[in-house]
Amino acid sequence: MTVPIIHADTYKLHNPAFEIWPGGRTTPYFETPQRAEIILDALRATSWAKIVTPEEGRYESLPLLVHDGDYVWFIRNGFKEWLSTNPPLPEGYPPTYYPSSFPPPRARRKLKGEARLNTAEGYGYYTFDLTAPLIEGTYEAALGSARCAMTAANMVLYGDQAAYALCRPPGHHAGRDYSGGYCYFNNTAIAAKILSVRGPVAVLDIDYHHGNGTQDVFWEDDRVLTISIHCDPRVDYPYFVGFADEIGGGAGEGYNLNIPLPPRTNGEWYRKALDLALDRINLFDPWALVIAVGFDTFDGDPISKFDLNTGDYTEIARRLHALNRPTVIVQEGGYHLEALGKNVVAFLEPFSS
Ligand code: Q9C
Ligand code: ZN
Repeated sequence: MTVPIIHADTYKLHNPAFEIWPGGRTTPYFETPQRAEIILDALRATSWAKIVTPEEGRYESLPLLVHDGDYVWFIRNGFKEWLSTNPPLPEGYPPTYYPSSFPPPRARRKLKGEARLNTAEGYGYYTFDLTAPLIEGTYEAALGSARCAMTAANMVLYGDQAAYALCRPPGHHAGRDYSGGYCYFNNTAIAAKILSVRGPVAVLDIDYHHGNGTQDVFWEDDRVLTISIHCDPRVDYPYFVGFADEIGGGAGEGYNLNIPLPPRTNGEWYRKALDLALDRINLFDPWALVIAVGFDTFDGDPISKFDLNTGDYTEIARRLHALNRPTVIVQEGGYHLEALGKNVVAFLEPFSS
């Protein structure tokens, strides 16, 4: 059997020059266009990957399925508006819109559009860290990425057993009205929202980092079960969210499950967490599954602290495949460029049978 791989070349348009680390140190941006190229090349070399482009059309209203309208407006127009104020620009790299001011926690309330925009700082309202700058092509790339997730969800809705959305930029840190963690539009949440027209859906996030944006989008929802297995937030990003006592609210109470694991978690321990997640999914009995997959759990990932190996990804995928539910797989993180291609292939391979 073939596995549909949904890929749009808009990923190339988003290529920030640098990121900012604690202490003010800057490094090259880890979430690079190269990641998508590497994944695509590795998949092209298999016999079972069927590479397809997303459905025709721009689908500019697509992000509104899970995001606030003013937020989507800002991701679309914020960069242009900022540039039009002729801000002083540093030399040596293309204009990059990072804010340096953020609303204090209890003062985050809606301002009228212009009041936020005619300043270099408006984006501080809509982003929660310094890893998701806006550049010229960010919106097009984020929209293209969301279209890949939409197309994968539609394919599964119309009968495919599995589909992989090669999303870039990633999405799982983006909430209803904020970007962060290299993420702008929450591709995973968009896929889950589309699939939920037919019945209950489970999202399982196996990126190294907590899927805080997806948790946020479905916090009060009992029709979309959200589960995330990730590094303990006391140790790693996103630091302030992802604890086990976050179980959902209102009607969604009991429909969010966080499984934080310590640094140096290996395949054996990871599988114990995975089996807990699988039990919860079976109890929920969703008609479809969305897997937010990150390969930053890999031993040697440059920004992470888990010890999974390539074979572990095949074993994890076997167990997910054995759930025997229609499945959308959405690409999130993974920054070890030399191993990224073979890890993606190792993970998707069980879905080809
Ligand atoms: N540069 C995903 O894997 N690191 N996002 C913060 C400051 C942010 C990871 C350190 C890591 C975000 C999709
Ligand atoms: Zn990650």
